[in-house]
Amino acid sequence: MRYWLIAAALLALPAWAQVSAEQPWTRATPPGAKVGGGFMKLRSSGAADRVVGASSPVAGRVEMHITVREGDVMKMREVTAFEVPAGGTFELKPGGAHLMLMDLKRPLKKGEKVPLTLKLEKGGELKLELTVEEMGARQPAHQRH
Ligand SMILES: [Cu+2]
Repeated sequence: MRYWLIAAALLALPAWAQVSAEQPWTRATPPGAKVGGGFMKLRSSGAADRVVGASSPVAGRVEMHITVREGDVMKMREVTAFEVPAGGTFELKPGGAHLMLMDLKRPLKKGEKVPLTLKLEKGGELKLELTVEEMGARQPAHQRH
């Protein structure tokens, strides 16, 4: 019995599940758009961890991108992980590192919440909801690709 209780406690609250996402958001997309962004601040209250994957029911797949400068042009590059430092933060924001929702199955509407799951190397799955903000003029150029 005692073992069962311990196992249940470990499953419910793994000691290493220390990464949380603050203010996850995305942008509304025009009809026919195939991609959207995903932004948030990831915070670890303990050990370092890495985001090694992501998925959402509204997207065919979700990639992890960073933005790099090549001459005068900002380009996106896919990476295999985002590193969240021990006791620190990693910010996903327009013009920087971000999640890329690929092959959108439908437009994202302002005000709705879009489910998204992050896969952490140590912490397992982190389920969250992206708040859909309005389509903005500050939409990064890469959203057209
Ligand atoms: Cu991107």
